[in-house]
Amino acid sequence: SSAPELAYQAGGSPLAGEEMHQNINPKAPPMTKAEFAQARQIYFERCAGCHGVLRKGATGKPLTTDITLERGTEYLKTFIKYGSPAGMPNWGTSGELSDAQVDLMARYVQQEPPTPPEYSLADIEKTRKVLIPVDKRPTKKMNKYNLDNLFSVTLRDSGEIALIDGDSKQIISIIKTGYAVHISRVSASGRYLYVIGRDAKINLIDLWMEHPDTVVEVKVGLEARSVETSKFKGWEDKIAVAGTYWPPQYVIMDGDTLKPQKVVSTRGMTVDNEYHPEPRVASIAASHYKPEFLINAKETGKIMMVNYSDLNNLKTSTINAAKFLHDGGFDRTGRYFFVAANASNKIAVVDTKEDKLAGLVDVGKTPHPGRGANFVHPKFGPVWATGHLGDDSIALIGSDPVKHKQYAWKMVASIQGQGGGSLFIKTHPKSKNLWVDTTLNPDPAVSQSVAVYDIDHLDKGLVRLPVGEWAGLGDGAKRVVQPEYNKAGDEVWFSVWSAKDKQSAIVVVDDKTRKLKAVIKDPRLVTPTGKFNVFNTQHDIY
Ligand code: DHE
Repeated sequence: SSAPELAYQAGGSPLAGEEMHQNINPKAPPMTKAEFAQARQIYFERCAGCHGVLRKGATGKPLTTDITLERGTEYLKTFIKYGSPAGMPNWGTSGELSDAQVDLMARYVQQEPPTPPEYSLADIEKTRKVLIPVDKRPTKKMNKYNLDNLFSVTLRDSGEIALIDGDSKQIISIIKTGYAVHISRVSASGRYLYVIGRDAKINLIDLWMEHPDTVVEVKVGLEARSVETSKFKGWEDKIAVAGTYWPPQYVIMDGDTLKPQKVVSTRGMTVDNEYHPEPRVASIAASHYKPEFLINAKETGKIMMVNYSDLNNLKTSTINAAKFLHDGGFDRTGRYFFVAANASNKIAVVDTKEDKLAGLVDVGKTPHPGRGANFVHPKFGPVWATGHLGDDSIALIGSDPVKHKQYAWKMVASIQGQGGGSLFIKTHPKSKNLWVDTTLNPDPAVSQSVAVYDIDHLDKGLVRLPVGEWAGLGDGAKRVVQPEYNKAGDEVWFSVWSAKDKQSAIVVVDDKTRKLKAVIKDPRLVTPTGKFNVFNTQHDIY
C-alpha cells in the first residue's frame, strides 16, 4: 500500500503553532474555541501535507467546505477513522487519533480553513539579523580544517546542524538552526553554508572563520524546504534564493548578507490550466549555464528558470512539466536537471542550456531520488537513477543525448530493489557501487539496512548490508537514511536515525570493501538525517 508515502508527507508543519482566527461557519457543526485550536493544530501536523493549507488539494483530495458540508459529519468520521484504498490513512484504527479527535476533525473540516498570514519583503527584512557584517569577516580561511571534506549534518529534531570533519570523524561544532531543520547547500566557492529549517529560517554559516558559525539569520516565510546559491561564472557566492511552502513564493537575496531583494509569488495556473492558490516551492537548483535558478513549483507542475542578473526586469522561462514536482538533481555534465513529479509517477528532464523540457519519463510509483545517482551503464551509457517510495524498483534513465541518443530521456531499465519506501540513492564518479536506502519501508529488517549494487553487473542483483545493526545501538526503532560520499569517493556515510530521546549514529562504510569503517556516536547527534559533504554539494557530485 502507500503507507510510506503517507508517513513521509504527514511529517508536521510549523504552521501548527501559528495563532489563526476561528472562522465560524453557521452551516457547520459547532466547535468551541479550544476545540477549534486543537483541530487546527492536528490539521497542520497531519493533514496539510497532502490536502494543503487552504484545503484545495494536492496529493490528497480537496477538502473545501462546499464538499465537506455535503458529505456531513458521519461520513467524514468514517473516512478519517478507517481511511480509503485511494490513499487516505486510517487515522482512527491505526491509533494515531482517538474517536474524540476523529469527531473533532470531521467537524473542523466543515469550518472555513483559517488562512495563515502573507509574508512581504519588509516582513522578511524585519527578521534579518546580521551577526557578523561582511567587513568583519575573514578575508581568507582562518582554520586548519580540510573544508572540502567537511560534512554538514541535519539534526532534525533538535533544530541544529553538526559540522563533522570528514577526515578525523570529529564533531567540530553544533550550530543552532531553524525548527526541524531540513537541508544544507554550499556556495560556489565552498566558503558559505546555507541551512534552512521547516520554519523558513535560514542560517548563513561562514566556514572561513576560525570557528565556523552563523553570520546572518533571516526568516523568509512561515514554512519552507529549499535554499540555493548562485553558481554561474562571475556570480559565485553573490545571490541566494529560498523557496517557501507558505506563503507560496520564493525570495531572492544577496548571497553574503541575505538581504531580501525580490519576492515572487508562485500562485497561478497548473499545467492543466486550472488555478491553484498554493503552489509550494519544492527543490531549487543553480544553473551552471546561465545566471539562473531552476525553481520547481509543486502543485502547478511548472519549472521556472529565473534569471537573477537583473532583478528589476526579471526574466523567467516557465517550463510546463507535470504536477507534484519535488526533489531532483543534475546529470553528470551539469546541463540536464532531473526532477521527480512524484504523485504523477514521472521524472521531468530540463535542459538548462536551452531552458526547455528535454523529456518527461514514466517511472515507477512515487519516485524519490533526493538528487539521484549518475553512472555509466555498460550498455546504455550515462544514466541517472532514482528509487521509489511506492514500489521496490529503481529506474535508470538515459542521460546522454549525443553518443547514446536512442536511450536519452527513456527509462532504459527498471531494476529490483529490496522494497518500497526508498528516499535516497547515491554513487560517486570514483565508485562502482550504487547505494539505495529504504528508510520508510514498514519492515524493520528493510528500513534498517541498505542495498548495494555493482554498477558493472546490475544483473547480479543487490547485496543487503545491515547498516543499522552496525551502529551497535541495540533494540529500538531506527531507520537508515541517506547515503553521502566523502570527497575522495572512497567512503559512504549513512545516518542511523532513532527517536529524539534515543541514541542515533552515523555509520561510515568503506566503499571498496563494503565493510564497516567507523561509527560516529555522540549524545549531541540527535536525530541525524541529511548529510552534505561540502565538496560534493558545492560541485553537484552525485
Ligand atoms: Fe525532505 C530534500 C520536502 C520530509 C530529508 N525535501 C527535500 C526537498 C524538498 C523536500 C522540496 C528538495 C530540496 C532541494 O533540493 O532544494 N521533505 C519535504 C517534504 O515536504 C516532506 C515530504 C514532508 C515534511 O514534513 O517536510 C519531507 N525530508 C523529509 C523527511 O522526513 C526527511 C527524510 C528527514 C528530515 O530530515 O526531515 C527529509 N529532504 C531530506 C533530505 C533532503 C531533502 C536529506 C536533501 C537530499 C539531498 O541529497 O540533497
